[in-house]
Amino acid sequence: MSFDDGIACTWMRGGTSKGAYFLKDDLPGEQADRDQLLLSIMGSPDPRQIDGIGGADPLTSKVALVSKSDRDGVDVDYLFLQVFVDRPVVTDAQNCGNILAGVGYFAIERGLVEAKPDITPVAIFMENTGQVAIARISTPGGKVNYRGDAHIDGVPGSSAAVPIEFRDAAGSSCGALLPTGNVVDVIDGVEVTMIDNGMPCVVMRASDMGIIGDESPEALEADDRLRGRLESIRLQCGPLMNLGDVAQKSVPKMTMVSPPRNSGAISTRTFIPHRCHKTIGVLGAASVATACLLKGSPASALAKVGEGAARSLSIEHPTGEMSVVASLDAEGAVESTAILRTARKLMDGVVYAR
Ligand code: NQM
Repeated sequence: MSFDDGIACTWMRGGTSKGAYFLKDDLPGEQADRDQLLLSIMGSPDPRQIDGIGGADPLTSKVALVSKSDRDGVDVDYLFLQVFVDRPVVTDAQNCGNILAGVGYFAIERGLVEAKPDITPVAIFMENTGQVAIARISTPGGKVNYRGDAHIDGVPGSSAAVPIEFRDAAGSSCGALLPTGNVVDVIDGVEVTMIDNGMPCVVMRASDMGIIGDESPEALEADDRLRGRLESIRLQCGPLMNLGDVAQKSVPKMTMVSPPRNSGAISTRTFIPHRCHKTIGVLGAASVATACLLKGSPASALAKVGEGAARSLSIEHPTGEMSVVASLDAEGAVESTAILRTARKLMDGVVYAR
């Protein structure tokens, strides 16, 4: 396979992230070749990604590989790849619910899914974790539409709504919702909940980490002591969460929680894992919301979670909030989660590697 003539690529905002969307068959099948090509396309490793299309931030250095699915009841398969900015690392060890928001659009645009007259539900198998998400794409008159009234915090303006539902996300990467079997464990003297309801996360009180919880991401990133403590806890949690050695992985995410400031359910600051998120990841928010609903967890003591079988939890983050709707079973366990995202096609063309 020669890539001298470039590779068809769509550059899209998915939720509060940006990434390069490819048809899987357009990239090398061999993983080492594929990763080398993606590093070159993104311009990694380089803190500025100056010789590539990446945006010098983990949130804008992302890739979606999409293919038609032959699984029952599934339209397309989606493999998410995080291309590290300043390290020569491409990892499939995490999923991404923000980039997911663009997958349905891409699948329709590339003819993998036929658009319906109004809304087209696209069933997406998330290869990273082996679960299915349903994204509902606006397709008036059978054509994709990106314009609409839906606003999500962290993105200026508004776009067409992309509601996404996740079922059976518990234990997506760790094998169980609570991989240690405990709601609370103590690591380096800090009470944490190790949880995976779509994204492996370590949830702890901001106050236990010596912060208030309303600091800016920049202030937190400048705090070397905090970063050192978070990384020490993360490296110990990795094996306990069945993730193995996580030194070169982008999971687990590290979320510090504090009481809500703006009538939401909880306030969050999340390291993903070395940079502080400007918002919060989609599946990360689903996992944190689930932690808020677990009796006895550090998050539940601080959270305002309401009542009933369907709870809307507003997860506050540095630039606003993300609402997670959690459906609970008769025992009060979270059965499914749903969130609202938007996406927008930014560029469609041919991208070149070095
Ligand atoms: O948790 C960032 C993002 C994400 C991941 C990260 C995400 C998710 O905001 O589902 O969306 O935590 O690495 O795109």
